[in-house]
Amino acid sequence: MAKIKELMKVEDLTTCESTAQMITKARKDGVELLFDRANDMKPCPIGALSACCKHCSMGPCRLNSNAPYDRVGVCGATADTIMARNFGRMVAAGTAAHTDHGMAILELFKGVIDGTVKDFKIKDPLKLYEIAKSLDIETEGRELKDVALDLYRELELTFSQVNGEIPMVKRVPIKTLESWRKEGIVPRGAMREIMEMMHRTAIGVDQDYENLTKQISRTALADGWGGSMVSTDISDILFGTPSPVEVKFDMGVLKEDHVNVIVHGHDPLLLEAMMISAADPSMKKFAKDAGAKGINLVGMCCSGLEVLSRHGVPHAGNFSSTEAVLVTGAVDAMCVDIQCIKQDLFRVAECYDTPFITTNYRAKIEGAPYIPLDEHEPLKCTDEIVIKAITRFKTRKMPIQIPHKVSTGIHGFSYEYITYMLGGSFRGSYTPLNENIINGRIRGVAGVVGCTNPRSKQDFSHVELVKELIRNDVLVLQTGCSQVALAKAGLTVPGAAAMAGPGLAEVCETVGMPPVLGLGSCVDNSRILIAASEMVRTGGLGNSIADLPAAGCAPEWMSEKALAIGQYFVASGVYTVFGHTFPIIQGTKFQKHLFEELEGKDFGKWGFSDDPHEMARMMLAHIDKKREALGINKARERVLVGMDDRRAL
Ligand code: SF4
Ligand code: MSK
Repeated sequence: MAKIKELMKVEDLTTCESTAQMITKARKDGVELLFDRANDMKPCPIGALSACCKHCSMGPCRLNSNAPYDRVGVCGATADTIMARNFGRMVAAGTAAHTDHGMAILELFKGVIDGTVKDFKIKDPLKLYEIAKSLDIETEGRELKDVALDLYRELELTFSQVNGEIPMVKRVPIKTLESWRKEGIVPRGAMREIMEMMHRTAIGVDQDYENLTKQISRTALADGWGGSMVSTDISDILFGTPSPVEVKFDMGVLKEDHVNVIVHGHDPLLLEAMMISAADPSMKKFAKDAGAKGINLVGMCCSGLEVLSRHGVPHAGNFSSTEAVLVTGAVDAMCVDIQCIKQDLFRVAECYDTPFITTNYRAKIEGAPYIPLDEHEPLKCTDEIVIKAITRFKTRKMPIQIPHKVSTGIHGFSYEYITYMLGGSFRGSYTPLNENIINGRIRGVAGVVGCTNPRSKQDFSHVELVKELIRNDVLVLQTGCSQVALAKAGLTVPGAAAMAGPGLAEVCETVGMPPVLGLGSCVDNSRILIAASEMVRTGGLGNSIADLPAAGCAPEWMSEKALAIGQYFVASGVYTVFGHTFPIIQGTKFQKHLFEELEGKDFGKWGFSDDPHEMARMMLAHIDKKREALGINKARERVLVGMDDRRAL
C-alpha cells in the first residue's frame, strides 16, 4: 500500500454501508482502494480549472484563477480559448466512447440480420418497425429482414455521414431543431464531428470560444441523438425493450454457497452471453459437482444497469464499489468489457485470488488475462469465464465476508413502458403526465444521472438531491450509477411515494409507480431525450424542449462521457447542473457563455454547485421559471387545468 499520510474516516467517504465495511476490511488487509488513492493524490488545482494547455510543444502553458485574466499562453491563446478547447476535447472523448459503443451494437445487429451471429435474434420486432417508421422507412407489407436491413443502412449514417443531418434528428421537436439549424449545429455523422472537434482544438485553429462552443454542441448532439440513441434502440430491438422488473441491489446479493460471477462495463453483449452460459445445464452441473448450490450472476456499473432492466439480474454496486466488492473474497470471477474499468481492479482482484478477465480488444489491462468476446461465438468466451469461476469456487482460499445489506427496486422504465403505464394499452400516451404537470400535481421533471466519484462522499449528493426533488413534487428520471445509489436508499419502489410531496404521491399511488424511475445505463440517457420530445409533442407545455419545466443533474460526475451528456442536454434545451467540480474558471467569458448566454438561443444552460440542497433549489427555481413562462404556475394552487383548457389558452 502507498504511504498515506492520514486516512480519512470511512463515514466521510461513502454513505454505502457495504462499501464502508469493505474499505475498513481492505485497510486491515493492507489493500489500497480508490478512496484512499484519492486522498493521497490531491487534484492539480490548475488542471481542475482546465487552465492548462499542452496542445503543442511551445508549452505546456499554465494559467490559473489567480493569474491576471489577460495572461496568455506562448501562442497567445487566452484562458477562454484554452478552457473551451479542453472542454471540447473532453466532450469529443465522451462522444467517441458512446458512439463507438453504438457502432459496435449496430454491427452486432447487422450480424444478426445476415445470420452470421447465431446466438442472438431480434427480440422486439415491434420496436424495430416503430423506429423504422419514425425514420420514414417503408414498413407496410414488408418482411422483417428487409426493413431491418434498411434500418441498418440508415442508422450507419449516424456515424459516417459526411454532410447533412443524421437520421435520428427526425425525432427532435421541430422548434428545437430549427434552433439548431439557425445556430448551425445539427450534427452530421459522429466521425465527422469528432474529427472536426479535434482539428479545431489544435494549435492555431479555432480561437474563438463562442465558435468552439458551437462545435462542442454539435459533437455532443452527435452522441445524444446519434451514437447513444442508436445504442439504446438497437439494444432494445436485439435484447428486448425494458419493462418494470424487481431487482435486488447491494453487495448482499453475493451468495457464499454459490459461484459468484460479476460482469462490469457497458456493452450488454457480455452479460447477455454470460446469462446463456450460466444457465447451461452442463455448467450448472459442473458448479454442483464443485459443491456450489448454483451460479450467481451479478452485474455492476452500467452493464449491470442495462441488463437488470431487461432481466432483473441482481446488481452489486456502482462505479465506486467495484474494487470494494472484490474485498469480500466471495467473487469467483470478475469480467469486464469497456469503460469505467479501473486499472487497479486487476491488482485488487489478485489480492483476493479472484480471476479478473478483460474481454474487449479495445480495453486490455497490462498483465490481466484477456479472453476475447467474439460476437460470432460469444459463448466461447463466457463459457471459459464460468469454468474459471467454478474452479476458483472449488479451491477458494480467501476468508469470505459478505455485507448482508440488500435493497429492492423496481426498474426498467423505458420510454415505451412509461407511455403504456400512463395511458394503458389502448390509449397509451404522455397526456396524463402533461395534464398532471399542467394541473400542478407534478411540479416538473428532473433527470438525475451519472457517476459516483471518490472526491465526493459516495451516493450522498444523489440521494439528498433526489429526496429534496420528490418532496417538492418533481418526478425524477434516472440513469447510470446514480440509479444504484437511489435503489440502495430504497427510493425506487412504489412505497417511496410516501417521501414525495402530496401531488406527486397522489400520481404515483394512482399509477402504482415509484417517484424515481430507473431508465437504464449511461447510454440510455437517450430515453430521457425521447421522453422530453414526447412531452413537447403531446402539447400544452410549449413548443421546444427548452420550454419544459424540466432540469437535469449529475451531482457526482467523473467521466468525460458525463460532460458529453451534459452538453447534449444543454444543447437540447435542458438546464443541467453538475456537482463537485466543473472544469472552468468562474467569472470568465467562456463560463458566462455556458452558464448564462446559451439559454437565450433556445438552449438550456449549465449550472454548478457542490451542495445537493443548493442543486435542488437551483433546479426548482428553473422549473418554476418555466412554469411561469407557460402560464401554469397558478395551477400549483391545485386549479385543475386540462389539456383542452391549456390549448384554448
Ligand atoms: Fe501553449 Fe498555445 Fe501550445 Fe497551448 S497551443 S501549449 S497555449 S503555446
Ligand atoms: S458507469 S460513466 S461511472 S454513470 Fe456508465 Fe457509472 Fe459514470 Fe461510468
